[in-house]
Formats: sequence, structure tokens, C-alpha cells
Amino acid sequence: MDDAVLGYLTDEDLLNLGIKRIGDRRRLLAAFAQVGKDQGLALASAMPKASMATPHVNSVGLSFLPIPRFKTLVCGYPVRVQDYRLYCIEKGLPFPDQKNPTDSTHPVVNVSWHEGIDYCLWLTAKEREMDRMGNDQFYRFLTDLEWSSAVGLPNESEETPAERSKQKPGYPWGPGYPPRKGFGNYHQSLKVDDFEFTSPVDAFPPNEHGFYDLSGNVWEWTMDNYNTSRAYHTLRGGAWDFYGSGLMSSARNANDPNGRGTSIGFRIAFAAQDTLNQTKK
Ligand SMILES: [Ca+2]
Repeated sequence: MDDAVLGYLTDEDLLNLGIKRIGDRRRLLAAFAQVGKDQGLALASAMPKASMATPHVNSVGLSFLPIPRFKTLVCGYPVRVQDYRLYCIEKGLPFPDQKNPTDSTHPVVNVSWHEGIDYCLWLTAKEREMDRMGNDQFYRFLTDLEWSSAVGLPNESEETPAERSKQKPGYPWGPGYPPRKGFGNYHQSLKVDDFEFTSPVDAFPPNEHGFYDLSGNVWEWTMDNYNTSRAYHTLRGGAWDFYGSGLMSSARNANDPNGRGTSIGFRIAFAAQDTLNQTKK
């Protein structure tokens, strides 16, 4: 964790993460690390080996795959009800309301940006404790540009997610609209799937890089602020209650980081310090 990731967080985010003094941002290292003593000084830990055919499976059974252009490994699907329930039980937290609470393979919803980050902090601390993750590695959301890579977009040169939104043409299923039947979980008015609300994360085929559910089902939080005002955070992917140009691969949505919704979930990445600078392979 270094100043590069701190750029993604507002002062309010830091306060919410327990960083009391704005000038004391380095304490975020400790929040992520639990063990910060060698932070930034240790040799870079090797990233786990992972390919589309053989993903890296972590200690709680989440699978991670490579993406083009970045070193970061990305979970093959959004965090599910069963994954978030384990976290809530271990932490003694109330489980958020779900429309399909017993469907354990649906993506968890009603989780704010801050709560999703807390999940990442928990999983990071847990795996460092087990020596399954180096002290220079951690879980976080995808950056906006990593998400673009996973969905198959080329480089986007605009500065902010807001400026990038809907600039590149096309949808995850191809150039035209509407989606074809059986591609993903979208608004029921489109009549292309059988799910009124959320669906299991593997209900539809994965994309060319092996990722399930990037398009539709739930919006996914990313690390990035939406624009230079930094008040809102960026969401990607569309959802079960969405239709239209908001489903474009390059479309962005935004929400208050304290906001929750029944169509908002999150996907996590296995990242390392140097991946925060958008390091290319
Ligand atoms: Ca649907």
C-alpha cells in the first residue's frame, strides 16, 4: 500500500477506515496490513500462478484469473452470498438484506463501498496470517481500468471514469443492442433471461477471459472515484434492473460510497503494491 492507492480514497474514506488524522495517511498501511513494519521495503512477493484453465483458488474458495495488460489477478465472479456470509459470521456482523437470501451462489447485494473495502481488509489480514499473501499484496476492488481490461476493452485514454463512460462503442455481447437471449441477467422488460432479481453468478457463460457475470446481474464497485469531485465512486457492469446504453462495456455508473442497493455488489482482485500504478505486464 502506498500513496498511489491513497489517491483512490477520499479523506472521508480514510476517516471511515479509522484513519483519524488526515495528515496521517500512512496509517492506512497498517489498516490493510495489520503488520506494516516492512511495508514498502520488502522484496516484491511473487504473484500466485494463475491461468484461465487453472485459476488461483484462495483460502475461502474464490478463484482468480489473469487479465490483459495488468499483473493483478481478478476474481472470476462477484463476491457471493456464501462468501460474504462467512465474513459476517467471523466478524459478528449482521448480514445485509437480500432479495434471495437463501441462494448462496447469488452475488451479495446491499453492501456499500466502505463495507466492501472492509471485506477486502479482513481477507487480506486473514491470508497474510496464513502466509498465503505477502505483506506487499492485498485484496481490493478492481481499478476502473482493470475492470475495462477484464471486459475486453482496449486502452482508454481519458483521465477519469466519468470521461471514459460510453466513449468506446459496443456491449459485452457485441456491437448491437439489445442483448441476445441467455447472455446475462438484465431488466425483465428485455425478456432475455428468466431472473426477476439476482441470479447465480455462473448462470450464464463466462467471457473470453474466463470471467462470469461482468455484464448484468449486479453493478460492481471499483476503487476509483467517478470524477474529480471525488464525492462518488465508480460502478461497472450493469445489473438485473438495467437496460439501454448503461449496459455498454464502457458505461460507468456512480454512487455515494456509503450507498447500498439491491443491484449493487462487488468483485475483488488479488493485487500487489506495484499494481496500484496500473503497471502493465
Ligand atoms: Ca432479469
